[in-house]
Amino acid sequence: GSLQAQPIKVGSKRFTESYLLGEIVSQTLTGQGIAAEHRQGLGNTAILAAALQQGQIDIYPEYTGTIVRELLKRDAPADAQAPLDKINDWLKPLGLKAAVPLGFNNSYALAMREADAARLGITTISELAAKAPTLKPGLSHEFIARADGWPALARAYGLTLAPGTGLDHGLAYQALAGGQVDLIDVYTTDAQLARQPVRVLSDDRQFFPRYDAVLLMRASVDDKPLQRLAGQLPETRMIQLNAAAELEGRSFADVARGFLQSAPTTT
Ligand code: PBE
Repeated sequence: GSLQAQPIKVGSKRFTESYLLGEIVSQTLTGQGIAAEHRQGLGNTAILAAALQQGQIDIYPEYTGTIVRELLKRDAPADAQAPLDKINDWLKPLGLKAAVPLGFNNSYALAMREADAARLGITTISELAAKAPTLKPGLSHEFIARADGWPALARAYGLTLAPGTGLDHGLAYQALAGGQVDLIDVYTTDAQLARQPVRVLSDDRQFFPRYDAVLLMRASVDDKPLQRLAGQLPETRMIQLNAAAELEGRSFADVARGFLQSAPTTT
């Protein structure tokens, strides 16, 4: 038989960080002589999870809270804080495994213009529920629909705002700055958070679980060549890489290469 292995197909979701992590994974493999290709920006979580289970891709970057809530559909509060071993027990029947915790948490959060938040005296989501029933939300499509998104958040806090029709996350900061919307969902590692006067509201009822970045893959994938990435991306580093791609206009491949050249490669 042929010794030529099929290239490992790496997927990513359609937002900056996911593209970057997909590049980092594929370059880590090719750097060790393992054939890999990156299918970039395939879609939202549901699309990536289906592609993985159907074998169109072999691996993609994912987040623990997303795996538990959105893929496994487990809504017991404690389940989203489960250790990786436990999550892997649940993934096993699907032929999947999660490995290589990268070192950062990227949570959803709600954010407003700093000036509005200061004027209305809002620092927490509870205060938002109590003091701001008429703001106009501009929420991302996936957040509006997800089990760990708007409907459950609104229930947990008694938020009465109508969620609206949804927008692309890539456009949310511009819409907020331009005044078209007053309240957006953000990802806590978004580079734009540091670049405009935005207040991230504290999740005072601890609605959101942890979203620790990991690699989600088919059970047959050998994760050993990727273990060198474990713990290599503290939150501040991830935010810097997101900024390099999104604000400095560097290509995903270039930013990934720079990171891999600087990261220690011993395991
Ligand atoms: N997150 C937070 C989401 C988007 C924002 C990174 C956990 C996810 O991709 O599942």
